[in-house]
Amino acid sequence: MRSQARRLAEEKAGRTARRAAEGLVRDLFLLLGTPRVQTSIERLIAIGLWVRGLRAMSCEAAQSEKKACCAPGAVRTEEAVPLLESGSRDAAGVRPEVEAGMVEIPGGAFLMGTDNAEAFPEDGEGPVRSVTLDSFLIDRFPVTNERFASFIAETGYRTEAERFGWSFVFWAHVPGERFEEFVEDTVAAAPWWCKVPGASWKSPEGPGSDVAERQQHPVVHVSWNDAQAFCRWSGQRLPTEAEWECAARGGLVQKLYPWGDKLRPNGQHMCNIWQGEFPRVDTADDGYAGTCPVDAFPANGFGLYSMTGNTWEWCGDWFDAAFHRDASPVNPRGPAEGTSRVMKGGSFLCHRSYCNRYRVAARTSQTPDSSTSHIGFRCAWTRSAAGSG
Ligand SMILES: [Ca+2]
Repeated sequence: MRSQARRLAEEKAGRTARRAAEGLVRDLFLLLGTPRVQTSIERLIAIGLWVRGLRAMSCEAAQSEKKACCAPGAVRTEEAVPLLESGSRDAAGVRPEVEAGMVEIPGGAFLMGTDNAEAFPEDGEGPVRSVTLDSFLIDRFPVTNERFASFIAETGYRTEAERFGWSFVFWAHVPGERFEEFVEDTVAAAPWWCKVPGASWKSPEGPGSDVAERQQHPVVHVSWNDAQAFCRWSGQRLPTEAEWECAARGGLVQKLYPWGDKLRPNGQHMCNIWQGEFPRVDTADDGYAGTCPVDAFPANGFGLYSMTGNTWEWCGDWFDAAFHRDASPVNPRGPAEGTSRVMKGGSFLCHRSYCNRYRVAARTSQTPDSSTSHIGFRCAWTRSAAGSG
């Protein structure tokens, strides 16, 4: 990947590279000037990352300055390991406490997608279309570390990050004093993503880190396959993309966010995203430079929390940018096959200048065995299909 990046960088030398380099120089000064980077080792790491960023300023990276998502593009498929038996029970329904944590969304039609000027048409955000759904239930919160730990304790399941032996961690969250020791590699087109051996849901920043103080944060470093295993245990399922978006809209019609069209109504932060200069300076003006508790910001009109920002959430559908244009608008479930699964909601790394995908219509995808420190999930359920109620 690095040799390809260097070749592409050479091909793109010229005006694009100069513009990118100018941006990196500006970023370097911004980074070294921020109060969060004060020690000499942090400055050395920052310079190292800056140099890596310069080397990796490929065609992809230049384009990503405008449009690309903040999720890493690397995949594990080439070195995939077989999924092990999770040891889960094949639940026929959901426990009362699970149902108590869900909100029932009434069936009916809603306007899905957007043609707004902020949308990314190439992602397939549009056109706006009327979609009809049967009623369903969806978790009030993303699955937390506490809840995921119960699943692990009961089943002994090992996540794919644990079986692969590594996961992607955002550079600023890798312990500075052990950066060179922890980081095995970085993603060429997105050098802020570090491949960290030992990073997993219970050690989000690598060996020595834990989630003891983050029990009510969304679980991260879970792949789509891990989410499926969790659902088999809980008796739930992943929401379809249409269900997720209907739920996120909270009963509002064609608004950008779960609460309306203004990102910060009356100056109030409504979700956990990035403030500052991505990917180097996060001022955390919203109070959080990483994940936050699932109830840290107000619920939407359906009483659902953390629908946008904080962590991306897996949906059940395969991703395709055009499939929905000709698909049935009644209970759509996406293509029958594909290579990557839909993710919705954006994360704490999203910024308007870079990955403006904390809007309810925004969408992206990753391969089902991918895991990072900013992807989680929540579950859905259809009462009738579970044979009760
Ligand atoms: Ca934040």
